[in-house]
This record gives sequence, C-alpha cells and structure tokens, in this order.
Amino acid sequence: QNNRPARLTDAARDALLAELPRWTLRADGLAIETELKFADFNAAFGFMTRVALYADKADHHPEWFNVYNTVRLTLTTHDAKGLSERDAAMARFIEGVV
Ligand code: HBI
Repeated sequence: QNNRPARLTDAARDALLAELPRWTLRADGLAIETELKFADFNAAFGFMTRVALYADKADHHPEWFNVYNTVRLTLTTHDAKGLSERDAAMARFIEGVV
C-alpha cells in the first residue's frame, strides 16, 4: 500500500511534459499517454515484460493496451487522483527501455 503520493504541481507537470516529448497530457490533465511501435509482437511484449517487472517493484502500474507491435500506455496515480512523481519515474524508466 503506497502512502498517499503527492500530486505534481502544474509547473512540475509542464516541466515533465517538456522533458518527455513522446508523451502527451490527457484531456482531463490527470494522466500522460503515449503510443509505442515496435518491430513486432515479440519486441512489444519484451518491452511490456520489462515494464511489468519495474511496475511490480515500484508498486506502480500503467494502464496499457497492446495489439501486435503497438503498445499504448497511460500513466496516472490513482492514489493521488492525478500525476505524481511515480508517473514521472515510470515514464523516465520507459524512455530508457524503448
Ligand atoms: N498504480 N498507477 C497506479 N496508481 C496507484 O495509485 C497505485 C498503483 N499500483 C499499486 C497501488 N497504487 C497500491 O499502493 C494501492 O494503493 C492499490
């Protein structure tokens, strides 16, 4: 059980989006999203496996969709009802493994 994580300030959220050009802010402002294309399903699922192991260790889980070589991810912190440092950390991890 996470202790309640703090929501990012608007300034921190905007800085994060500037740092992560492949990510966009969801219309409600409460999540960041991206769509990733891999060479094939094997590569896509291998990516998902790495993120899954990170998520399990971090106790922070993405909302995601996969079909063949495409993975869509939405990051938000339910316990914060918006974006938190946990989303920033996960996005930075993802940037390192795509
Ligand atoms: N993942 N994205 C996300 N947001 C959460 O608030 C969250 C989570 N994974 C586990 C988790 N919280 C647990 O700490 C419980 O709060 C369910």
